[in-house]
Amino acid sequence: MSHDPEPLTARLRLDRKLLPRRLLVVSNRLPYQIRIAGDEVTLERGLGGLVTAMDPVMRSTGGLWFGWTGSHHPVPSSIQVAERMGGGVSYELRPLELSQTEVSRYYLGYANKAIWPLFHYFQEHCEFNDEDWESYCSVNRKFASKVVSEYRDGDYVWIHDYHLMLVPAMIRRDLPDADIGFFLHIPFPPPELFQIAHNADDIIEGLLGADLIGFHTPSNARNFVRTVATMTELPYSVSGGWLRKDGRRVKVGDFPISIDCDHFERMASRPGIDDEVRAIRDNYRAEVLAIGVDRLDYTKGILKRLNAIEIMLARHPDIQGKFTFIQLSAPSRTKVSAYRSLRGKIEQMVGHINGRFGGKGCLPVDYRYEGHAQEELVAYYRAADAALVTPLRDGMNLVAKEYVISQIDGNGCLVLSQFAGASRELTHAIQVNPYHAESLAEGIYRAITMSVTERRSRMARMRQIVRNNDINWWVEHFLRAQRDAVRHRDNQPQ
Ligand code: GDG
Repeated sequence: MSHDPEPLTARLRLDRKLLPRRLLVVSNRLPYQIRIAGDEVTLERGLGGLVTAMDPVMRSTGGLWFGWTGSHHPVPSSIQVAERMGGGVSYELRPLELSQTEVSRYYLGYANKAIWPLFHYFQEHCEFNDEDWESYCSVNRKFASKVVSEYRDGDYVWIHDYHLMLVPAMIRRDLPDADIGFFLHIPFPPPELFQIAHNADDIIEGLLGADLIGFHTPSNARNFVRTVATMTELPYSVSGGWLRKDGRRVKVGDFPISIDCDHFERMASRPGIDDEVRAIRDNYRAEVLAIGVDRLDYTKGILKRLNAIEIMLARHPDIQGKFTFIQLSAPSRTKVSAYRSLRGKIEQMVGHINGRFGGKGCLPVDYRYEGHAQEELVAYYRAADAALVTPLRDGMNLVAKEYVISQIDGNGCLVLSQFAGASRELTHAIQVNPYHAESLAEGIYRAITMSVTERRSRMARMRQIVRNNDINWWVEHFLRAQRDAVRHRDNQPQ
């Protein structure tokens, strides 16, 4: 028996006319970790933006989610996530198992030591090698075959993220008429950077197997189209948001991902939360609380954030002893050395700041290297006077949107990196360049000393923007574009 440990989110308010007969979502990891004890199967929801966004979608549409289990233990071949939710929909997991070699070459290797750093503009972290690439190809083939074996006419195959960029073309080869969409959750770099990947052509070929390729922002979509256009040896033509290859048209667009606002607002106003918020504030005894919530990842800019906090405290003695920054860092990709060494550096820096400014009242930085339940995160969001979301590069960043929507009393201030996709929409945040330490420090100081009137007016605008473009809007926007893409798949370019 499987069961869902968290309460079901209510179904999204999706336009049923846009929904496919059956949705097949394909991503590297399943959204749930599967634990087996005797006959009992329990599910624990995974962390990360893809799960936050797509789990409510699947709970509303039903369908199949294909992904790696994340462990080497055998699991049942099909697992039901939610109970039947009315309307005949259900949501099932289709686990794929990977060998240790595949995990180390495909996942830790090509996906996370080559593509992840490259697409986030960290070329100095990139490690390309043939063995990792070959494993990436064979695991992509494994995913494609599994999907093809379960595919039925009328299904819509929606492939997600940088681990599976070859899957669209692999499925297309076997199912020439299938409806296939691809969404990239991370940035797409400019062609000059992308071509560092020695398999750049294969990746582009792989992606172009889809009918629709979606990115978070117009500049990512433009980078992709420019990349295709500059790879002149490939027989593509580019026009507007359409690419053409072998008589087939592929649509490219931007679809800024979002969150299930109703779900976050419900969590932010649940019974008992006011006591939790008070307990957090009492615990820190700071006049001003700021928060950072990130997977522990070098792209999230945690070190530069801490450095800016040190500069701010040094420049503004008035807030020493009155300010606490809480950094909640969920462990991530701990087998990749860049992540391990980052952890050490962060711990050192936290110790240094606390040594320098501690002892004058409250703790300057409270750093927690552990995962938290989503409800707890929301209590922290509500308790914090400001959120520091300062990635060095980020596809979107859902934490920014979660913080804004959790401010049900209209308070709170968001400090947001200009290099997060979310900065296009959240123009009323204090936008900062995290590479410039002094202005980051001043941005944080400005946020925490801003007048209540200004803070409330900025927050009201941001809440409205996130509400208007929530996860319902994102799914519908994508599915509508997919319908358009399929309709024009075989048409001549205008
Ligand atoms: C990728 C892209 C894009 C974090 N710690 C805990 C926890 N989280 C949740 C947050 C949020 C999610 O993880 C993180 O999402 P982000 O969007 O900020 O970042 P990535 O994981 O890097 O996501 C990103 C996203 O995909 C979607 O397309 O926005 O740019 O990099 O939801 O709340 N959740 C729980 N405990 C934690 O300790 N439960």
